[in-house]
Amino acid sequence: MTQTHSLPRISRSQAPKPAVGIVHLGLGAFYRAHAAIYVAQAMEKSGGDWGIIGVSLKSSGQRDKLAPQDCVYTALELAPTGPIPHHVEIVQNVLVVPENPAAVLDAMIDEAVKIVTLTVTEKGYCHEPSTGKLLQNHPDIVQDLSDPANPASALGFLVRALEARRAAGLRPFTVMTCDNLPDNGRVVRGVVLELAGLLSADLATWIAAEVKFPCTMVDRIVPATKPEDIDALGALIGKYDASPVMMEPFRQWVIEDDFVDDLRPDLGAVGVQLVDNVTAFEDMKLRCLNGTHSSLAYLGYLGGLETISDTVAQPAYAAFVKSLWTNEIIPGLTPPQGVDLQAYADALFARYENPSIRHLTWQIAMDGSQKLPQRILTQLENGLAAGRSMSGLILAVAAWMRYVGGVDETGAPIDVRDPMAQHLKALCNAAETNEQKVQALLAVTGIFPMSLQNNTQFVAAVTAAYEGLVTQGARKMVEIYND
Ligand code: CS2
Repeated sequence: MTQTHSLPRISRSQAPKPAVGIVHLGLGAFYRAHAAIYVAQAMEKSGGDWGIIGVSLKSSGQRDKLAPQDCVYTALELAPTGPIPHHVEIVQNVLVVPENPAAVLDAMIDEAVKIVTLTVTEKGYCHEPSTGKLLQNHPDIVQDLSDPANPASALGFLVRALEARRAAGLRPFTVMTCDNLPDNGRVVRGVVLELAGLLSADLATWIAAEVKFPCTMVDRIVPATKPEDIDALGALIGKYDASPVMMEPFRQWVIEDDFVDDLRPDLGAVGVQLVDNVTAFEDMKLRCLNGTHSSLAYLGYLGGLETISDTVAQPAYAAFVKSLWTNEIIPGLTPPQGVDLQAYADALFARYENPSIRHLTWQIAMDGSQKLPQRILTQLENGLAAGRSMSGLILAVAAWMRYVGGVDETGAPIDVRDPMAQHLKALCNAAETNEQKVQALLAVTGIFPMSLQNNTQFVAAVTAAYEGLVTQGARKMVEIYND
């Protein structure tokens, strides 16, 4: 037991609790450090009933930490000049699906709730990343279909709650995803309509006509909270907070302004950009930030580097990521109006350098099978078709392949977290040569588009990069790329 645990627990102020207007599915650190804070600030500024009920879909861990402190928490802004604590009181309650799915549905059906937000990560949409189609044989979807009153997936909850609101003659809620997927609103709309259609064609028609699914671009770097962060925060604020979130100072939220009956918090008053079309912002962020994050994560991890700031502190990796932006990523982007993409990339580099952020390469490396298509593969496809050299992103793909093989450059096992981890590792183990390993991974359903699988130049280049990683190691390959 550290000394922190003997400090008084953080607690709610005397301010009146706001009435609930939002249910959030997937109460992870990112949402608490990003959207929840914007909503709290919008209410401070302009009022409204936008208190949040958080829902954990799988386990009670988050609720167990938050409930004893009445769901308030600290968001610690990790500025290079020193940490700034923010006390956040917007979450009113946390519900846990496996304990009481009916309570979650009741919360979503409640007329006071105008918006259901989601951060369920890429894999939570139960779709095939390369096509956007619902995975009908996904175990959670199988349950949603066989027992719709006891859903398992976030989509199952959305469909069931919307059905109940329709049956009761209530207006629907807006469904707003805050996950890093391109056209994220369209993706969630597509899978919700597919699932609803399998249950009732009428319901699907009503959802298509009445529900709004705005697209969003979300951005804030939120490294996982470590036990030592909790201790350091205790020393800073003199209170014990069992579930603080760590975040960088920078934040951005761009939302397609399309809500059921125009009901939403006054987010524009606190710096959220409400626009007609989010696509250019999403592409910029997913490719410039998430694409290079994943590239640095695989190449950095293999090179023995623990965090993003450690990785870009290496001159070769710094030159590598700068070249990715200038030569491979920015030329394929249409900038959002008024944005200078090179300046955006320069600012990103400074964010990566922030030594106060210990963002593990291992954390970002998670779920690569779900992330690669929108972060790296689409731009690779487009760049190659336009005749550009894309050897840096090809090296990043090869590094992902090496990473999912599950053994690092020292021969130690890698703890690969990915819904396809076992399958990917089995494929690598079964293949004898490097070339066969690459072929096997390229052929996995749902990751690589056909145009890349059939592009002989791309296949040869990724195979050569993979060979290079095996024989020379990641650090050397990054240096060779720069030469
Ligand atoms: C990261 C993102 O873990 C990851 O995959 O790339 O969480 C990233 O930090 C955020 O999207 C930043 O907005």
